[in-house]
Parts: sequence; C-alpha cells; structure tokens
Amino acid sequence: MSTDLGPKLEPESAVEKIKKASRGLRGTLVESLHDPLTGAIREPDTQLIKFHGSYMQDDRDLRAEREHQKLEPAYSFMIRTRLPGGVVTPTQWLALSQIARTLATGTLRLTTRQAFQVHGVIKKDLMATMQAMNAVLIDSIAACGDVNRNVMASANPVESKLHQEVYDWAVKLSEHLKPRTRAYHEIWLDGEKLTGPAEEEPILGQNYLPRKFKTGIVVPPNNDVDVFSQDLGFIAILDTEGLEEGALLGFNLVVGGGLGATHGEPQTYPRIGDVIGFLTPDQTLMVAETVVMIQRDFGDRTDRKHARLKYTIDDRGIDWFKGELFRRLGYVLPPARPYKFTTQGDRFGWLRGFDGRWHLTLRIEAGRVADRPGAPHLTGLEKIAAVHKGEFRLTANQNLIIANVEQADCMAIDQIVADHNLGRALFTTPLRRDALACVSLPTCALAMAEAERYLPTFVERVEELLVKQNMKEIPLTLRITGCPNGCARPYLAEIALIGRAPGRYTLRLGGDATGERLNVIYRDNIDEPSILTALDELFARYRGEKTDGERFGDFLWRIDVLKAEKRA
Ligand code: SRM
Ligand code: SF4
Repeated sequence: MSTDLGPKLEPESAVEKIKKASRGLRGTLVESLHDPLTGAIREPDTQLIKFHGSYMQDDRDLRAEREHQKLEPAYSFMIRTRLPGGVVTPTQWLALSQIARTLATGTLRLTTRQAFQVHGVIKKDLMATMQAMNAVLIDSIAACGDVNRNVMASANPVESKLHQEVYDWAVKLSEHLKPRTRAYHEIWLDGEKLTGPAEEEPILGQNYLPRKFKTGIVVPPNNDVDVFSQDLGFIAILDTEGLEEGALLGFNLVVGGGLGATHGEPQTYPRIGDVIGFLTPDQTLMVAETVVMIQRDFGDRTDRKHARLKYTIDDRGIDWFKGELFRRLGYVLPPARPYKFTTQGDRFGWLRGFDGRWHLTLRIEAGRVADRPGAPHLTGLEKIAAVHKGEFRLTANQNLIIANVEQADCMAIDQIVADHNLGRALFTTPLRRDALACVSLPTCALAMAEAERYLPTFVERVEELLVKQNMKEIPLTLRITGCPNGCARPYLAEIALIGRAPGRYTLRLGGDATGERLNVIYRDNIDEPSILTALDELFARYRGEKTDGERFGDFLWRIDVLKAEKRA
C-alpha cells in the first residue's frame, strides 16, 4: 500500500469541469428550465440538477416507440427529498402524497436511504413541485450529486430514548455537511440572484466532492441502515453499566464502505467499511467533516468509477487514512468499543415504545406507495395522515413506521390499515417481508434488468421452493437490483440478483443476517430457470444439513460452495 501517491496525471473527469464552471451549482439551469422547445435540460445541467435533488430521466418503456415516431424521448424528472433519519409529520406526508397525485406519476417511492422519490415530473412542473415541498419544509438539496447524501439513522423508536438522540445527530450531520451555496433557493424558491462570486464551501470545497458520499448512524443490535455500506458510519455505543444506563456514550467510527461496482470490471467492487475508533458525541461533527475533507482532498477526480472513499482508502491503506485523520483532528481516537448486531431487518406490526406509545411498522413492497386494485395504499396512508398525531418514519428497508401513536388511537389506525389492505404483507413469509428491490425499469437510466417490477413474481417462485422443503418460515434476505450499482444494497443479502440483461442476473449468495459480510458470485449471467434450479439444490441441502438456527448464508460458507472473491 503506497502512502506517497502524488496527484494523478490524468485529466479531470468531465463532471469536474462542469462543477468548476457552475458558479456554485447554478450553471445554466434557469435558462434550461425556461427553454420551451424541449422537455429536456442542457447536458451540463443534467449533472448540476442532481445536486438539487433531481435527475432527468425518460420513460424506458416508451423509448423505442418514441424513437420510431421520431419524437424526443419522454423526458421527465425524478425528485428525491433530503430527509435525515426519514422522519415526516402527517402534514408533510399529505403534501407529498398530493404532489405525487397532481404533479408526478401518482405514486410515492420510499427509498433505501429513508427518503421519498417522486417520478415523472415534467419540466414545466419542476419549480411548482420544489415549491410545494418547500411549503411543508421539505427540501431536496444534496439528495443527489457529489455531496454528502441523505443521512440515515436507525428508524425504530421503540427501544430507547437513544433513537431520538441518534435521529437528532442525523439532522445535525445533514445540516453541517450540506452545501452552503444558495443556488437551490435562488433557482427554485426566491429567485434572488447572486451577483458576486459563488459562496464559500468550507467543507465540501468549491468543486464539491469527487463523488457521492454517504453517512449513516446505527443503533445496535439492529443494523437496519447497513452501516458497513456507508462511506462514513457511526455505531451508537450505549452506557450499559454506568450511572446512566442507556445513555449515549459515543460512536464507533466506520469509514470506507460502498457497494457500487461494474460487471466485468474487478477494479470496481463493493467494500465493507472499517471500524477505526471510538469518539464521544461532542467530537461527532468535527470527525465527520474531517473524514469528508480528506476524501475531498485525496479522492480520485479523474475516474468516477474509482472516486469513492473506499478506493481512496484501499489505494493508500487504512493506516494512512487513520494517520491523516488523527493528524488533522490533532488527537488519536481510542479503540472501538464492543458492539453486536443481531439483525438487519425491520420489526413489523405494533410495538410498544419505552414511553408507552405505540409504533406500527408496515411492509411497503419495494417502497412503492400506490393505489392499486385491491390495495389502495396511497389513499389509505392519506387517511392515516389525516388522523395521526405522531409522525411517519421511513426505514432503510423501504418500509414505513406509523410512529408515536397513543393507545386510544391504535384502533382507528388499525381500521384504516384493514380497509386499505395495508396490513396484508405483515402476514406473509419472512422472505417476502424482508426482500428489497431497487427502482430499476422503467425510470432508471442505468437499469439492465427488472427489479421492483420483478420482485413479487420472483419472491413467489422462491416461496414455492421453500414450501417444497417445508421451510416457508425461515428468515432469509433477498435483494434484487437492475444493475450492479447496488441501490438495494444487494451485496449484503443472503441471496441477491444483480441485473445483467433483460431477464438475466448474476446470482450472488452468502451474505449474513446482520449486514457484516459481503456475498459472492455463485453463478453469473443466468436466467430465471437456472436461478431457481441453483436455489432449489441448495435449499434441499440446507434443509438436510443445517445446524440448529444456522442461517442460509452461513450454511453456504460452511459447506464450502462459495469462493471468496479476489479484488483486482
Ligand atoms: Fe442508487 C444511481 C436509485 C440507493 C448506489 N440510484 C442511482 C440512480 C439515480 C440512477 C442514475 O444514476 O441514473 C437511480 C434512480 C432510479 C430511479 O428511477 O428512481 C438510483 N439509489 C436509488 C434508490 C431510489 C433505490 C431504491 O430503490 O430505494 C435509492 C435512493 C437513496 C436515497 O434516498 O438517497 C438508492 N444507490 C443507493 C444505494 C444504497 C444506499 O445508499 O444505502 C447504493 C449503494 C451504496 C453505495 O452508494 O455504495 C446506491 N446508485 C448507486 C450507484 C453506484 C455508486 C458507486 O459508487 O458506484 C449509482 C450510479 C452512480 O452513482 O454512478 C446509483
Ligand atoms: Fe438503477 Fe441500478 Fe440503482 Fe437499480 S441498482 S436503481 S438499476 S442504478
């Protein structure tokens, strides 16, 4: 591992040039928005708009037909909110739902980072949509782009007061690491033009970060935020013996997690973050900004496929990283404290919190809230929002907690849940309850195969295999993505399908139940029958040979059918 890597001689990537010329992320966005001749925005602005929380997309289901008709693609915009810790009030829920109905495709998407996405907003409605969000104090600044993204925090408020404290830290981190430019307000909200030079960006730098950067806080024993997949992770450490039992002592620091990869390019890979020390709560913001600034200064700005913190750390070594961090901080972090994870998933149904209030976790398949025949979930959740006095919490597993409900209000909520078939998924297999899928087709430009739309069918097929082995009730994590970018964190599941081409996937196996081990490729580029045959054989062996309580992912490693992957 070299510690004296000088700056790379290759030219900066095209996106770096766009950022540099953008005057604090303004670019020509205003001109693009006002161009009536196209539903698109100018090419450089498609990069800049990400920093404002939006992606230009086109409906891939319609692409060929429109091309045939010599029409421009059906351009529209996805907007992703910034929502640290994933908490919204009922008023905010109602506003977002209304936006989905009137300005987007009529659905809300709960993301794997506890945010909302709406899809299909056309250019002329973009401003109105941003403003409608802003009217209920929701913004989308830094929800995408080369910045610190939505800060995640363990969602379940049941276990201790600590969850509230951790949520507060997620908000503080999000605010602290946010871009300082007023471009978002200027373009979308008040229109007040900046006349001088762009605002200073003391943490992110004038060129922003080399690549996206992700932060999450977890409260053991539930690793719901997959803390080891974050560039910057915090594992909350509780006082278990001291005078103040359950109080937050501080955090173990995790750095260098990241999942994105490219098929057939072994120099790109998913990586589990390193746990490098312990910090007290008062050190949190300083440590976070220092980690961000190291990545700002040393991250690769020439090759975007090699620009995440995980590569900066692997290129230079974790000891180099620790040395640089401690040098900049002016102190050394003491060793990490003990912690233990037991699960990665959500706990469904009603649970009573430490303060006697109730919390209902609902399964939202692939995070898609829609009104479908027999399952009018969008309407049902609007009705809940109309009577609910607590808040809504989005989980990192794309699910939803109706949180902080008084005992007296539980029945009314239960009734709405029943009337709108919102509880159906609670009475299903653990496999179905815990499965994740990314958005993929038709909106995602990078999708190679179906994911969200394929999930229900594929789960059904796997359930059939499990029924055959009399194992329907076993806990099993399954995650599907339409490409290797890893948006549903598939590399941390016991079974993962990673899209390769329409109808074809890489089958990865062997994650654990706590998000602490990466799975590996078992079969590459295969179709559904081959995937099911492979699983069928392994399930049969699992049933016959598993030890008491042994998880499928662990079993596969024990019987030696998986091979550790080498990195290039
Ligand atoms: Fe993601 C790109 C959706 C979480 C890794 N992701 C995309 C884009 C924007 C496609 C694009 O660039 O054109 C997808 C938009 C699809 C659409 O139509 O909505 C997209 N990512 C999502 C969401 C909505 C998936 C979901 O089903 O919930 C998640 C939004 C989270 C949020 O609210 O911020 C989402 N993406 C993730 C995660 C999981 C996480 O962060 O916990 C990962 C893996 C972790 C990581 O980053 O290492 C992830 N997305 C990527 C990557 C690969 C990054 C890399 O380092 O290589 C891309 C592609 C890129 O950045 O070039 C990507
Ligand atoms: Fe799109 Fe790939 Fe992310 Fe799925 S994993 S949303 S297909 S970028």
